[in-house]
Amino acid sequence: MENDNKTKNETTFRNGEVPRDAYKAWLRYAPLNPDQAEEYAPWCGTVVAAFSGHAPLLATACEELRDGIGSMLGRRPQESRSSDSERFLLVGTLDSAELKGLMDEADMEAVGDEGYVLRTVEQPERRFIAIAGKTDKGALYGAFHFLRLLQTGQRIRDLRVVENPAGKLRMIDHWDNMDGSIERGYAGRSVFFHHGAFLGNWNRIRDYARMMAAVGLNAISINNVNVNETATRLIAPELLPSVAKVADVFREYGVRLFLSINFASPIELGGLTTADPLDPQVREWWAERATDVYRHIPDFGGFLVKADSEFRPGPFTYGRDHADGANMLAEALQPYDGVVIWRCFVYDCLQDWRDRSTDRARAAYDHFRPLDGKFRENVILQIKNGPVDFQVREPVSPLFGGMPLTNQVLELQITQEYTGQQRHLCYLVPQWKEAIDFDTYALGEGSTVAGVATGALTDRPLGGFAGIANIGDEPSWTGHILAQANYYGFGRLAWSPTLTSEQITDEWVRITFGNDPAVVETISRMLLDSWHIYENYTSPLGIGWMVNPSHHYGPNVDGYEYSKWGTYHFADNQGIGVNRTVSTGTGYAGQYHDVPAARYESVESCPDELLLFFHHVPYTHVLKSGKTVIQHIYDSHFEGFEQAEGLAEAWRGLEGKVDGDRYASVLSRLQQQSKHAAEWRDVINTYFYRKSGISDAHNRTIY
Ligand code: GCV
Repeated sequence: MENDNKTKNETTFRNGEVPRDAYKAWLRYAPLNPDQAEEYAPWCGTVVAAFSGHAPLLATACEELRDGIGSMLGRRPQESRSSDSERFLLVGTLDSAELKGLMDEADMEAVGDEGYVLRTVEQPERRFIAIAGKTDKGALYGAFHFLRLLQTGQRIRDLRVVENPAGKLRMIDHWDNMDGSIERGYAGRSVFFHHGAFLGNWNRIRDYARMMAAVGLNAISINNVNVNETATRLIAPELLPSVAKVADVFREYGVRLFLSINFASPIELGGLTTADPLDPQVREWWAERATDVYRHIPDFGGFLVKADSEFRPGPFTYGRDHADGANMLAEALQPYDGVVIWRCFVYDCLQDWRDRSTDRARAAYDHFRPLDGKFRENVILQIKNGPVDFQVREPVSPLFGGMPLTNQVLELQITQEYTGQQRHLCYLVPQWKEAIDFDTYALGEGSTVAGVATGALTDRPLGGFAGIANIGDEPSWTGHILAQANYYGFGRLAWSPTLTSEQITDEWVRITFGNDPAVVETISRMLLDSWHIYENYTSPLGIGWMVNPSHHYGPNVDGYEYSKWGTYHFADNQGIGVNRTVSTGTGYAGQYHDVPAARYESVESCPDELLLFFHHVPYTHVLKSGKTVIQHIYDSHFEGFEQAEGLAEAWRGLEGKVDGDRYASVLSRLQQQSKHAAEWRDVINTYFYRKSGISDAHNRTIY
């Protein structure tokens, strides 16, 4: 059952409500103050489109500019094909007659396929601001950049901007199931599916596509990587027309559609007796499916695959390896320029907790490193930022820099599975920045994860960033309104990993809440501090996993201690931590290149925040901070709770400065957070006090 098509501004929710500020997210385009409006208005009265040939996204770019400017300045620009006004915006492709000659050859070469130029041109006969891409898609990104300048109150009189995205693939993965539920989703139900079918809320999907394009995202996979029976059929003839409709909407905003596939599809869908990747019939089956998919969606992105992981089928069943599996699919997609994104989240999830030699952290590297160089050119390996699973603190996966001959993508979790489930404020951009900036030393000093993941360092043709969506059908998209910043920040980092956390934060706050200095300062501080605050009152010093099993919310120190999942802290009455050294432990530290390997191997040089990830130490071990491990646990938990209370307090200071709806919604989440932080504090402190028998140096209440 599908809703009818409505126009962009008519989106309503199930209860009939119309969109409010929270829904508009970073496309709010609030009216600007008169001074700003006065500066911008003369340039923004007319939008002139300039292109040669087929440039469908230019229409989108012009429409976005007209809508956005209209909303901010109170006057919608006219649309024109001729440039006879005194000042105007010239939006187009660099090869168009109007824009040719704007830049010299050398400058032109600096603009890539998705790149753009913003330039204020003041010639005697005409004055305009050029928003020009090499392609119409570049022009669309340029238009959103220009709108961002207005939203954040920047000068536009002397623009000289050239931008290109760092990574080719800037992708969002949805873990949406076709029954409408979302695996690890904390903001309602799916915006794509319900009751095993497509929801057909095209307006909402279009608004979502706009949000993606506005931050430079260019790819989406709409279904869960755990592909269940119904979703297996997304590549079957009966569902492809609906998939194609979704792809049509995303295409208007330059976003390519991908699907997660079930490796056992040849059996479950095709009626074959095997899914062996080397079986000619299986290969033929996939080739035929690929042809059919491309018949419906000519610019289909490709397949995202979770195989031989957490009970999902894969090539291991047939004695084949991941390269066999990925290459077989890649061969089927290759004629159409499609890619296979193969996930490296592979480990033994039936481990015996008594066995201390098997180390889950080692698994991805052990499986994939030997396959470096064996994947086809259109295969990309998607690697989680850490070696385990999106904990509040993990080291970077050693696969980055460990497979220089293979295309890679950095996978980040925007949805807050282990980081407060969008009930807690936990702004993850600073965490991601640490991963992105991490020096792998793969090709000597300066071999950052950003360099590896984008392929720039390793000279790989494909690469980029994938984020697990935190989006659902709640009016605010993300449940916690401040969690929108995580999505926004992911997109901005995927485009430009060199942006600082502070820059992204400042931008998001201004766009979302306006330019009042007190608002910008307060919300920015709250966001930037929140990851450390969350870390303070949850699991300490890089050990992770002290959560309730399965749903992963709330404290439970031994929740995973005697389980099959390979996620242990080994706390006893003497000490805690996992010995992952090469000399006496699991050897995981040796999976890094020399410099980081040596840093992690030694207790002395291992950074405090990752100490328990790499070492088992007594509670009395003295950290670099000068505190013992046990005192650090107590102090950080008391402090973390107070800081969580401080977040709510800081927000209260904004009453009257933020509109009532968003103010109340955020306040109620922050209040829940501080209550829940107290629970974390007391559970963790009490557990370790009882385990170690060591009292808090400051005699605070521990139970
Ligand atoms: C989609 C973790 C999550 C699972 C998720 C898995 C993955 O284990 O808890 O819900 O499954 O990661 O990334 O595949």
